[in-house]
Amino acid sequence: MNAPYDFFGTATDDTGIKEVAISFDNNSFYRVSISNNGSTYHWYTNIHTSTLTEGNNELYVAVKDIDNKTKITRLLFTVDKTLPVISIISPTNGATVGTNFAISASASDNNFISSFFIRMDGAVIASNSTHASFVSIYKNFVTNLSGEGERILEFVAFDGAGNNANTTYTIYINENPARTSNVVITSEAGNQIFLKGMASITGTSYDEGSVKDVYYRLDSGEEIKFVSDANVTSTNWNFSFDTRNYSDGAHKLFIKAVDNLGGYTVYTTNVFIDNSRPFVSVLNISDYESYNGYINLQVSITDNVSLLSLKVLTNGG
Ligand SMILES: [Ca+2]
Ligand SMILES: [Ca+2]
Ligand SMILES: [Ca+2]
Ligand SMILES: [Ca+2]
Repeated sequence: MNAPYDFFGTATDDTGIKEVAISFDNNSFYRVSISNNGSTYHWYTNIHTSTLTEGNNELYVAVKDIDNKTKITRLLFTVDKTLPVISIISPTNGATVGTNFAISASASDNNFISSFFIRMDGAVIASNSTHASFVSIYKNFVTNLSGEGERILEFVAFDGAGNNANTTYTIYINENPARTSNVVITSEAGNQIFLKGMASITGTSYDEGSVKDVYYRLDSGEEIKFVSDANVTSTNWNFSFDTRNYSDGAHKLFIKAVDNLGGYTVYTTNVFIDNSRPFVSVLNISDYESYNGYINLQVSITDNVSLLSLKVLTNGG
Protein backbone atom coordinates (compact mmCIF):
# COMPACT_ATOMS: atom_id res chain seq x y z
CA MET A 1 0.00 0.00 0.00
CA ASN A 2 1.21 3.51 -0.66
CA ALA A 3 1.37 5.64 2.44
CA PRO A 4 3.29 8.56 3.93
CA TYR A 5 6.32 7.42 5.84
CA ASP A 6 8.51 9.32 8.32
CA PHE A 7 12.28 9.34 7.84
CA PHE A 8 14.24 10.85 10.71
CA GLY A 9 17.53 10.62 12.51
CA THR A 10 20.13 12.50 14.51
CA ALA A 11 23.50 14.02 13.71
CA THR A 12 26.17 15.55 15.92
CA ASP A 13 29.14 17.76 15.23
CA ASP A 14 31.85 19.46 17.26
CA THR A 15 31.04 22.93 15.99
CA GLY A 16 27.45 22.69 14.78
CA ILE A 17 25.41 21.45 11.84
CA LYS A 18 24.26 23.73 9.06
CA GLU A 19 22.09 21.48 6.99
CA VAL A 20 20.97 17.89 6.35
CA ALA A 21 20.03 16.74 2.85
CA ILE A 22 18.85 13.35 1.74
CA SER A 23 18.72 11.48 -1.53
CA PHE A 24 16.93 8.31 -2.51
CA ASP A 25 18.62 5.91 -4.94
CA ASN A 26 21.24 8.50 -5.98
CA ASN A 27 18.66 11.05 -7.13
CA SER A 28 19.34 14.66 -6.32
CA PHE A 29 19.73 15.71 -2.70
CA TYR A 30 17.23 17.95 -1.04
CA ARG A 31 17.30 19.61 2.35
CA VAL A 32 15.17 18.36 5.20
CA SER A 33 14.13 20.12 8.38
CA ILE A 34 16.51 20.08 11.35
CA SER A 35 16.27 21.13 14.96
CA ASN A 36 18.85 20.89 17.66
CA ASN A 37 18.93 20.15 21.33
CA GLY A 38 22.41 21.16 22.32
CA SER A 39 24.91 19.48 20.07
CA THR A 40 22.42 16.82 18.88
CA TYR A 41 20.59 17.69 15.71
CA HIS A 42 17.36 15.97 14.71
CA TRP A 43 16.44 15.79 11.07
CA TYR A 44 13.05 14.77 9.76
CA THR A 45 11.16 14.34 6.52
CA ASN A 46 7.99 12.62 5.41
CA ILE A 47 8.04 10.68 2.16
CA HIS A 48 5.08 9.17 0.39
CA THR A 49 6.01 5.64 -0.58
CA SER A 50 4.32 6.12 -3.97
CA THR A 51 7.52 8.02 -4.90
CA LEU A 52 9.72 5.04 -3.96
CA THR A 53 10.24 1.82 -5.87
CA GLU A 54 9.15 -1.56 -4.55
CA GLY A 55 11.99 -3.60 -3.10
CA ASN A 56 15.47 -2.51 -2.04
CA ASN A 57 16.14 1.23 -1.83
CA GLU A 58 19.15 3.32 -0.84
CA LEU A 59 18.97 6.42 1.31
CA TYR A 60 21.88 8.87 1.41
CA VAL A 61 21.99 11.35 4.26
CA ALA A 62 24.41 14.26 3.74
CA VAL A 63 25.23 16.24 6.88
CA LYS A 64 27.09 19.56 6.41
CA ASP A 65 28.65 21.36 9.36
CA ILE A 66 29.07 25.11 9.71
CA ASP A 67 32.53 24.80 8.16
CA ASN A 68 30.91 23.23 5.06
CA LYS A 69 32.45 19.85 5.76
CA THR A 70 30.07 17.16 4.57
CA LYS A 71 29.65 13.53 5.51
CA ILE A 72 27.37 11.19 3.58
CA THR A 73 25.88 8.09 5.19
CA ARG A 74 24.23 5.32 3.18
CA LEU A 75 21.29 3.33 4.49
CA LEU A 76 19.52 0.38 2.87
CA PHE A 77 15.82 -0.21 3.32
CA THR A 78 13.05 -2.21 1.70
CA VAL A 79 9.82 -0.81 0.37
CA ASP A 80 6.91 -3.25 0.45
CA LYS A 81 3.76 -1.94 -1.16
CA THR A 82 2.39 -5.37 -2.01
CA LEU A 83 -0.50 -6.66 0.08
CA PRO A 84 -0.41 -10.11 1.65
CA VAL A 85 -2.44 -12.76 -0.14
CA ILE A 86 -4.94 -14.84 1.85
CA SER A 87 -5.95 -18.31 0.70
CA ILE A 88 -8.85 -20.13 2.37
CA ILE A 89 -9.22 -23.88 2.01
CA SER A 90 -12.14 -24.38 4.37
CA PRO A 91 -14.86 -23.57 5.06
CA THR A 92 -16.26 -22.25 1.80
CA ASN A 93 -18.03 -18.92 1.77
CA GLY A 94 -21.74 -19.40 2.49
CA ALA A 95 -21.24 -22.92 3.86
CA THR A 96 -23.55 -24.47 6.42
CA VAL A 97 -21.49 -26.28 9.05
CA GLY A 98 -22.26 -28.49 12.02
CA THR A 99 -21.12 -28.51 15.65
CA ASN A 100 -17.48 -28.70 14.65
CA PHE A 101 -15.74 -27.87 11.44
CA ALA A 102 -12.27 -27.28 10.05
CA ILE A 103 -10.93 -23.81 9.45
CA SER A 104 -7.89 -23.95 7.21
CA ALA A 105 -6.26 -20.90 5.66
CA SER A 106 -2.88 -19.43 4.80
CA ALA A 107 -1.34 -16.03 4.17
CA SER A 108 1.67 -15.29 2.03
CA ASP A 109 3.62 -12.15 1.26
CA ASN A 110 6.41 -10.98 -1.03
CA ASN A 111 8.20 -9.80 2.11
CA PHE A 112 6.95 -11.48 5.26
CA ILE A 113 3.74 -11.93 7.21
CA SER A 114 3.94 -10.40 10.66
CA SER A 115 0.48 -11.36 11.88
CA PHE A 116 -2.31 -13.61 10.62
CA PHE A 117 -5.52 -14.14 12.53
CA ILE A 118 -9.15 -15.21 12.13
CA ARG A 119 -12.11 -13.55 13.81
CA MET A 120 -15.62 -14.90 14.24
CA ASP A 121 -18.19 -12.16 14.81
CA GLY A 122 -15.34 -9.85 15.82
CA ALA A 123 -13.60 -12.16 18.32
CA VAL A 124 -10.24 -13.70 17.45
CA ILE A 125 -10.60 -17.48 17.34
CA ALA A 126 -7.20 -18.41 15.87
CA SER A 127 -3.92 -16.66 15.13
CA ASN A 128 -0.37 -17.20 13.98
CA SER A 129 2.28 -14.56 14.64
CA THR A 130 5.17 -16.40 12.99
CA HIS A 131 7.25 -14.06 10.81
CA ALA A 132 7.55 -15.87 7.52
CA SER A 133 6.63 -15.38 3.90
CA PHE A 134 4.03 -18.17 4.27
CA VAL A 135 1.98 -18.67 7.42
CA SER A 136 -0.97 -21.02 7.89
CA ILE A 137 -3.71 -21.64 10.42
CA TYR A 138 -5.54 -24.89 10.93
CA LYS A 139 -8.24 -25.12 13.57
CA ASN A 140 -10.99 -27.57 14.31
CA PHE A 141 -13.64 -25.20 15.56
CA VAL A 142 -16.19 -26.54 18.06
CA THR A 143 -19.35 -24.48 18.44
CA ASN A 144 -20.06 -25.63 22.02
CA LEU A 145 -23.75 -25.16 21.34
CA SER A 146 -23.32 -21.41 20.98
CA GLY A 147 -26.43 -21.20 18.88
CA GLU A 148 -27.41 -21.75 15.30
CA GLY A 149 -27.34 -19.22 12.52
CA GLU A 150 -25.13 -16.80 10.64
CA ARG A 151 -21.51 -16.11 11.61
CA ILE A 152 -19.04 -13.69 10.05
CA LEU A 153 -15.55 -15.09 9.60
CA GLU A 154 -12.79 -12.57 8.91
CA PHE A 155 -9.32 -13.60 7.79
CA VAL A 156 -6.78 -10.81 8.37
CA ALA A 157 -3.07 -10.77 7.48
CA PHE A 158 -0.49 -8.02 8.04
CA ASP A 159 2.89 -7.95 6.36
CA GLY A 160 6.04 -6.53 7.90
CA ALA A 161 5.38 -3.15 6.31
CA GLY A 162 1.91 -2.92 7.82
CA ASN A 163 -0.02 -3.68 4.66
CA ASN A 164 -3.04 -5.78 5.42
CA ALA A 165 -5.37 -8.07 3.54
CA ASN A 166 -8.83 -8.91 4.79
CA THR A 167 -11.27 -11.54 3.52
CA THR A 168 -14.76 -11.91 4.97
CA TYR A 169 -16.86 -15.05 4.75
CA THR A 170 -20.38 -15.69 5.94
CA ILE A 171 -21.09 -19.17 7.25
CA TYR A 172 -24.12 -20.75 8.91
CA ILE A 173 -23.85 -22.94 11.96
CA ASN A 174 -26.42 -25.69 12.13
CA GLU A 175 -25.78 -27.61 15.31
CA ASN A 176 -28.72 -29.96 14.85
CA PRO A 177 -31.06 -30.62 11.96
CA ALA A 178 -34.80 -30.39 12.57
CA ARG A 179 -36.26 -33.48 14.24
CA THR A 180 -39.70 -35.03 14.74
CA SER A 181 -41.27 -36.69 17.78
CA ASN A 182 -44.64 -37.58 19.34
CA VAL A 183 -45.96 -39.12 16.15
CA VAL A 184 -49.43 -40.61 16.62
CA ILE A 185 -51.22 -42.39 13.77
CA THR A 186 -54.94 -43.02 13.81
CA SER A 187 -57.38 -44.20 11.19
CA GLU A 188 -60.85 -45.62 10.94
CA ALA A 189 -59.26 -48.84 12.21
CA GLY A 190 -58.39 -47.14 15.53
CA ASN A 191 -55.11 -46.03 17.01
CA GLN A 192 -52.62 -48.49 15.61
CA ILE A 193 -50.31 -49.10 12.72
CA PHE A 194 -53.03 -51.07 10.85
CA LEU A 195 -54.80 -48.42 8.80
CA LYS A 196 -58.01 -48.29 6.85
CA GLY A 197 -60.03 -45.49 5.33
CA MET A 198 -58.81 -42.02 6.25
CA ALA A 199 -55.60 -41.94 8.28
CA SER A 200 -54.72 -38.98 10.47
CA ILE A 201 -51.19 -38.32 11.71
CA THR A 202 -50.14 -35.84 14.40
CA GLY A 203 -46.69 -35.02 15.67
CA THR A 204 -44.17 -32.38 16.66
CA SER A 205 -41.15 -31.10 14.74
CA TYR A 206 -38.54 -28.92 16.44
CA ASP A 207 -35.15 -27.30 15.98
CA GLU A 208 -32.69 -25.11 17.91
CA GLY A 209 -32.91 -22.60 15.07
CA SER A 210 -36.31 -22.96 13.49
CA VAL A 211 -38.39 -25.52 11.64
CA LYS A 212 -39.17 -24.38 8.13
CA ASP A 213 -40.99 -27.16 6.26
CA VAL A 214 -42.30 -30.63 7.05
CA TYR A 215 -43.07 -33.26 4.41
CA TYR A 216 -44.46 -36.76 4.34
CA ARG A 217 -44.35 -39.52 1.81
CA LEU A 218 -45.31 -43.16 1.62
CA ASP A 219 -42.69 -45.53 0.31
CA SER A 220 -40.94 -44.03 -2.69
CA GLY A 221 -43.87 -41.76 -3.52
CA GLU A 222 -43.86 -38.03 -3.96
CA GLU A 223 -42.93 -35.84 -0.98
CA ILE A 224 -45.92 -33.82 0.13
CA LYS A 225 -45.26 -30.62 2.06
CA PHE A 226 -47.83 -30.14 4.80
CA VAL A 227 -46.01 -27.53 6.91
CA SER A 228 -44.65 -24.61 4.94
CA ASP A 229 -42.46 -21.71 6.15
CA ALA A 230 -43.37 -22.29 9.78
CA ASN A 231 -40.19 -20.63 11.09
CA VAL A 232 -40.81 -21.57 14.70
CA THR A 233 -38.65 -23.60 17.08
CA SER A 234 -41.42 -26.18 17.57
CA THR A 235 -44.57 -26.94 15.67
CA ASN A 236 -47.38 -29.39 16.38
CA TRP A 237 -48.81 -30.53 13.10
CA ASN A 238 -51.28 -32.94 11.60
CA PHE A 239 -52.05 -34.28 8.19
CA SER A 240 -54.32 -36.93 6.80
CA PHE A 241 -54.41 -39.13 3.77
CA ASP A 242 -56.80 -41.65 2.27
CA THR A 243 -55.33 -45.10 2.70
CA ARG A 244 -57.58 -46.33 -0.13
CA ASN A 245 -55.25 -44.56 -2.53
CA TYR A 246 -52.60 -47.11 -1.63
CA SER A 247 -52.37 -50.85 -2.01
CA ASP A 248 -53.13 -53.09 0.93
CA GLY A 249 -50.09 -54.35 2.72
CA ALA A 250 -46.92 -53.07 4.41
CA HIS A 251 -45.77 -49.52 3.74
CA LYS A 252 -43.21 -47.15 5.14
CA LEU A 253 -44.30 -43.69 6.20
CA PHE A 254 -41.57 -41.02 6.09
CA ILE A 255 -41.87 -37.63 7.82
CA LYS A 256 -39.10 -35.18 6.96
CA ALA A 257 -38.62 -32.01 9.06
CA VAL A 258 -36.35 -29.39 7.49
CA ASP A 259 -34.84 -26.51 9.46
CA ASN A 260 -34.11 -22.95 8.34
CA LEU A 261 -30.59 -23.98 7.29
CA GLY A 262 -31.68 -26.98 5.25
CA GLY A 263 -30.77 -29.51 7.96
CA TYR A 264 -33.26 -32.36 8.18
CA THR A 265 -33.98 -35.72 9.68
CA VAL A 266 -36.46 -38.28 8.46
CA TYR A 267 -38.76 -40.03 10.92
CA THR A 268 -39.74 -43.47 9.61
CA THR A 269 -42.40 -45.89 10.74
CA ASN A 270 -44.00 -49.03 9.31
CA VAL A 271 -47.74 -49.01 8.64
CA PHE A 272 -50.03 -51.68 7.28
CA ILE A 273 -52.87 -50.59 5.05
CA ASP A 274 -55.79 -52.95 4.92
CA ASN A 275 -59.04 -51.97 3.32
CA SER A 276 -60.15 -55.57 2.61
CA ARG A 277 -62.28 -57.76 4.88
CA PRO A 278 -61.04 -61.12 6.11
CA PHE A 279 -62.48 -64.15 4.33
CA VAL A 280 -64.29 -66.73 6.48
CA SER A 281 -65.46 -70.18 5.42
CA VAL A 282 -66.99 -72.87 7.59
CA LEU A 283 -65.57 -76.24 6.59
CA ASN A 284 -67.66 -78.90 8.26
CA ILE A 285 -71.23 -77.60 8.53
CA SER A 286 -73.61 -76.38 5.87
CA ASP A 287 -76.42 -73.92 5.72
CA TYR A 288 -79.91 -75.25 6.55
CA GLU A 289 -78.59 -78.61 7.76
CA SER A 290 -79.58 -80.09 11.17
CA TYR A 291 -76.95 -81.45 13.57
CA ASN A 292 -77.33 -83.29 16.89
CA GLY A 293 -75.03 -83.36 19.83
CA TYR A 294 -71.71 -81.56 19.98
CA ILE A 295 -70.28 -80.10 16.80
CA ASN A 296 -66.60 -79.70 16.31
CA LEU A 297 -66.74 -76.51 14.26
CA GLN A 298 -64.00 -76.05 11.70
CA VAL A 299 -63.60 -72.57 10.29
CA SER A 300 -61.07 -71.19 7.86
CA ILE A 301 -60.29 -67.51 8.09
CA THR A 302 -57.83 -65.69 5.91
CA ASP A 303 -56.88 -62.08 5.44
CA ASN A 304 -54.75 -60.28 2.95
CA VAL A 305 -52.79 -58.42 5.65
CA SER A 306 -53.43 -59.47 9.21
CA LEU A 307 -56.00 -61.14 11.39
CA LEU A 308 -56.99 -59.62 14.68
CA SER A 309 -59.80 -61.77 16.12
CA LEU A 310 -62.49 -64.30 15.38
CA LYS A 311 -65.85 -64.39 17.08
CA VAL A 312 -68.41 -67.19 16.69
CA LEU A 313 -71.96 -66.18 17.59
CA THR A 314 -74.96 -68.49 17.83
CA ASN A 315 -78.63 -67.79 18.30
CA GLY A 316 -78.17 -68.65 21.93
CA GLY A 317 -75.50 -65.99 22.29
CA1 LIG B 1 32.66 19.93 12.42
CA1 LIG C 1 4.01 -7.21 1.24
CA1 LIG D 1 -31.02 -26.67 13.11
CA1 LIG E 1 -57.83 -57.26 5.37
